[in-house]
Amino acid sequence: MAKIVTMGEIMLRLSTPGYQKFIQADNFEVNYGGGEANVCVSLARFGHKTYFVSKVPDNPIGECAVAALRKHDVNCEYIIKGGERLGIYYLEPGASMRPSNVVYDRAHSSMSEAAIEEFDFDTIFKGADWFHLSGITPAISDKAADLALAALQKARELGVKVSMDFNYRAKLWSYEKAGKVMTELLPYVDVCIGSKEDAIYILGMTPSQKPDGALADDVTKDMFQQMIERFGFQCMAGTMRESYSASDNGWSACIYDGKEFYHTRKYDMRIVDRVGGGDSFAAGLICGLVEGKGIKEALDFATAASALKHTIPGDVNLVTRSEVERLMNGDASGKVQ
Ligand code: KDG
Repeated sequence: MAKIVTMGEIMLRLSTPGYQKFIQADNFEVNYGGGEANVCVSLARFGHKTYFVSKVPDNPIGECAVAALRKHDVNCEYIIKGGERLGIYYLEPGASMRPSNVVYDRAHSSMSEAAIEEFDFDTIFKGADWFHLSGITPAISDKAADLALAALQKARELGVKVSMDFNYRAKLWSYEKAGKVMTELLPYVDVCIGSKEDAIYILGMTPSQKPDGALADDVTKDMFQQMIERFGFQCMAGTMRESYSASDNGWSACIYDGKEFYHTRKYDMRIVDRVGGGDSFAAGLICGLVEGKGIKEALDFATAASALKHTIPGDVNLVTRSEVERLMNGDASGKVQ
């Protein structure tokens, strides 16, 4: 069992029931989620010792957010209390040709105003095997970006393996701002999760071949190669989504370690809730790699785990290891087990 640390903002999610539009809804369904919190829960479900680092308000809503993590065996001793408020996000789930809609209400959240001195990273990373962060955390405020950099530097200094998911959110920052900040953070990352679009639009990289003239895999490999050369990642992975509609998608993933490029099989998914799909992929990949699996095996596990997440309402992936393995071994029949 590995000690895995993630850091970020956990939020209250208020979503309309039954695919209603905001304008129709008389009530909201309550969930708690956030990029790195979702990764933490998923890894706890796979049996790892996970620790979430954050700041939540010292009020009953902050307590509910912590309880939502504790319920899934996430260790919350590094969550500090204080500040103004818990961030909220409102979700109008998409269906068929209608995409989802998210409205953020998270300005001045406790985590966005947390200071570096409030966290004891020597203690947090003591005995840690892995640290995971996403691009959402540095996007929420300049203070959070400084905190992300301090955590990454300390993890590197202490020899903790680091993964980072670009997780670009256009409602939080521009490509230009993301490019500037991510360029400072990425040199401390070992395993990067992202896409060719992240390389092109956020980092301003240019594909060697014309994207419209080349196969998607060739362009992805080329962009991953360029990012590996620039930032020194051990490997780079990303999901590949074929969108048939907002609710029917093809889902696969690829990975490159500078030598071998591998693209998994594709799962055809009928989506119940897509939020947290990328986080469940990150968790599956970390799970495989931290357990010493090869990149192909780790990627196959991550892809199946994240395909299953899309069948579960809420942000977090609650599937078990054996459910993932059953899907990987070819059983997508839907038969009662
Ligand atoms: O990756 C899923 C996240 O987008 C979701 O949990 C909410 O953290 C969130 C955000 O900032 O969008």
